[in-house]
Amino acid sequence: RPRPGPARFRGCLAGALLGDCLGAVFEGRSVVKLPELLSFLKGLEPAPPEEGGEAAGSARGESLPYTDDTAMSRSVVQSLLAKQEFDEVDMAKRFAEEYKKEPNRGYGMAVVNVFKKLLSPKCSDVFEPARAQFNGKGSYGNGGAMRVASISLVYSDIQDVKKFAKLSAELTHANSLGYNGAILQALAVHLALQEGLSRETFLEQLISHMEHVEADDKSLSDARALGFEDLPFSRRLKKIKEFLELSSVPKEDVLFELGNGIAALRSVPTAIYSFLRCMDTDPDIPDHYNALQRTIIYCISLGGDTDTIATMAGAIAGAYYGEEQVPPSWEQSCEAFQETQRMAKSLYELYCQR
Ligand code: 8NA
Ligand code: MG
Ligand code: MG
Ligand code: MG
Repeated sequence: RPRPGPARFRGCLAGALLGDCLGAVFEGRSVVKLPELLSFLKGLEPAPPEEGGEAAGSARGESLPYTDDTAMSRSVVQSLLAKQEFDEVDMAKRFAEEYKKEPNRGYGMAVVNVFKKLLSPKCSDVFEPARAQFNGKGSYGNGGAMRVASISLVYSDIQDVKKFAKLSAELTHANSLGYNGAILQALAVHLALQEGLSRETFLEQLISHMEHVEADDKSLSDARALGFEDLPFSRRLKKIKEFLELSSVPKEDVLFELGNGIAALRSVPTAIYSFLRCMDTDPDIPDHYNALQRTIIYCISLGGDTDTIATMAGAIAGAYYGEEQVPPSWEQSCEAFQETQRMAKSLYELYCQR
């Protein structure tokens, strides 16, 4: 199997950054009107020369701050680069110290308790604070999935991808409905890195992996305890397959079946659906946008947890299409985009060494 090139690595981290920074502008809105979104995006592009004169043609600079999604993704990358492999103690320390340095990045309500416990010198097991969340049930939020992409940029073996996606998520998300979402997102990035995988094969492979992942005792008992059917992620992937066979799927159906919320189960499948759906053009999205742009636009148009759904779909689409589809004007609007490019380069070097 040919190894993916550096353009996929750049695309993945840039797509994730774009999704977070652009999505954050609309986060939490129950309805996002497409004309307003498109008009906002137009504002990121250099103004046409005849109207603007000199200043308008220049890039407008990093104006869109990243949120917790990127802050935590950066800690994952920095830990992997520093240790050259997954190291739970180092990664936990970076999450907690990053939170202490910049607590106002928009973290989930409950996860900050994990960081506070991790910062205490009394903490000897870095997985313990996460296990104590929600009266011992653990978090099922999408925070493990939103930051996981770079695991798949370091580990090429699919068993390693699953193992380290799970462990990285378990530092904050001990409920299987949280960490299984991270495994699914990491698998999606892993498959997106493969050369020329069709939409059908991509989805079939995700389903067969997740049916295995979700069949263990803890996954079954966590799903039952929350009142879900067995294999809830696999079920939603099958719903995505049904959706993709239809000529059009209304937004209301996507929101009802897949969701736009902060639970991993109500957001990771949505990100995967958005990526797969946006391989085709969309009658509502102008044709001059490429597939990666369309993916991010579509995610944001769903409303709700826009930054997190767009960052996950952006990472997958960026890994699939590569940096060629990352529009410079969008990228340059995002905080720390140059550092993101350097991180992608370093991850690629690590991947080649391993
Ligand atoms: P988290 O672990 O605090 O989970 C997020 C939320 O999910 C919690 O605050 C709870 O409301 C709910 N939750 C999770 N597990 C359980 C459970 N077992 N029982 C009951 N409720 C539960 O943090 P996270 O890192 O998973 O959160 C990530 C999200 O928070 C991302 O969207 C990120 O951008 C951020 N965020 C979200 C919003 C939003 O409301 N859309 C706003 C700002 C920031
Ligand atoms: Mg966020
Ligand atoms: Mg969010
Ligand atoms: Mg900068």
